[in-house]
Amino acid sequence: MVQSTFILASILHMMNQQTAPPLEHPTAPTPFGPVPSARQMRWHALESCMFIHFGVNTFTGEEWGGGRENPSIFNPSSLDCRQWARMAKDAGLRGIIITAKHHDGFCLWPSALTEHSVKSSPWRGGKGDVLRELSDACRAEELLFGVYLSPWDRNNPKYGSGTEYNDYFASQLRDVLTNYGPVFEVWFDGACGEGPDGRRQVYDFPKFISVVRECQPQACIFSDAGPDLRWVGNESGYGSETNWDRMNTKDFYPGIPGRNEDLAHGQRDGADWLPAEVDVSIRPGWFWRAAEDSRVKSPETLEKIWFESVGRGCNLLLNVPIDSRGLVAPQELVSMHAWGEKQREMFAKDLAQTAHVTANATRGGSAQTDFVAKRVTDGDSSTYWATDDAVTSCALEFAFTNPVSPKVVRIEEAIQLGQRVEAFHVEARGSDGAWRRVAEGTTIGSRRILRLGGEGVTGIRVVIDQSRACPCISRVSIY
Ligand code: FUL
Repeated sequence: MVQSTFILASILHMMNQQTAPPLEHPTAPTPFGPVPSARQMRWHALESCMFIHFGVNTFTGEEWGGGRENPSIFNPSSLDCRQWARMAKDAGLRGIIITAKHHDGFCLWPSALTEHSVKSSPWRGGKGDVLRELSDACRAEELLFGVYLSPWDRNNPKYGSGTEYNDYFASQLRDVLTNYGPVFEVWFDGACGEGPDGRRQVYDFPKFISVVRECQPQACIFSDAGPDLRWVGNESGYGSETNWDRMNTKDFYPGIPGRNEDLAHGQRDGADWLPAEVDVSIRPGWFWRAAEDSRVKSPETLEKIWFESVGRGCNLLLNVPIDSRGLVAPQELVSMHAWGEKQREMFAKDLAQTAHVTANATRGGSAQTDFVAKRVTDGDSSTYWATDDAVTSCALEFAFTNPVSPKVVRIEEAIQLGQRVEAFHVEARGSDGAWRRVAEGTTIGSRRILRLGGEGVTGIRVVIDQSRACPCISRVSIY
């Protein structure tokens, strides 16, 4: 009897040794599919930036100036870029992209390559430079600075000539990318109208891209087709609920017609990392005009736009045009400030930080690995909760000591390892102890933010229903 007890104990001991001992550092999951570049990773973290349309159209009321405007009409009476930057910062925006040149060809900097610029205007006696003032203001307010330079140029006589115009445009690009400090994003639209005598310009995008890479290697390039950021396929302020950060960029080009659905959803099996940016204006038009002063979007609409863009894993580029005084109009100031207040109120307290976090599966099986559940609340986007490779459905649970009333849940994947999740839902435990489904979604990617509206909740579960490889979740916040 003694001996058989001993044998049994030995067998149990051996078995225990065979079921792998808990690993302190099981290997990290291998990346799944394409992954973001360093510059794309930095861009994802920005979430929301401000777009500024400003130029000769501000003084004519046009949306697309014809290029024949007399530069003397550009004469803002009290231009103050610090006011623009302060407002952007107050509203929680992290960078500003300005129309250095729109389709009318008028340059907001004193370009040596054309007379059609601020240097031919009475503003600051012809010595002004909006890009200088704005880039300085951005630095002072700790915002990033970016430029929109329209390849379509309705003023330049070379437009439509082919190489000659492309060289002109590349030189302009070099000008704005070498004189104003770091540029975080270069924005190209695909508009390609006719030049003099109906001549069509074939843009040399590979050349334009190489100039950006050479002068500002950190900058992300936006266009319908990337190479770093894609257009979301609409200008109404929403991303797609199912949003893959992947595209086959070789099948796209700036201005491509009929592909807006693909641009909205991304392509599940796309070969390249190409996240979507949502550009939308706070007014009906992109440029300021007095007639639209009463049609500035309300803080509630801005909040809805934010949930449907940033909340769906896109970045938001919110256009706030500058008025003919050279200032943000009073209507925008009111709306943007109120929206900023709403955000500060909504995200004041992350309840997930106060919860006890557990998972029903953990990579390596031990409670002590690098991939434990509490990595989702450590405030470090480089760490994450992960499961073993074979586990593609699993759950995280947040238990609260006292009942809470969560209104919003925010979930982020560790996208440095690719985009994985394609179905998830959220459950809440009510005061009766029962779990109920309160939200659901498909993709997560850089982030998915959903409204909850729960009262008397004692627990929240984030259930990953389907993932293309083991889920790697870097953050869960509950507000
Ligand atoms: C488009 C332009 O044609 C519009 O005028 C505006 O600038 C918008 C953001 O991009 O391509």
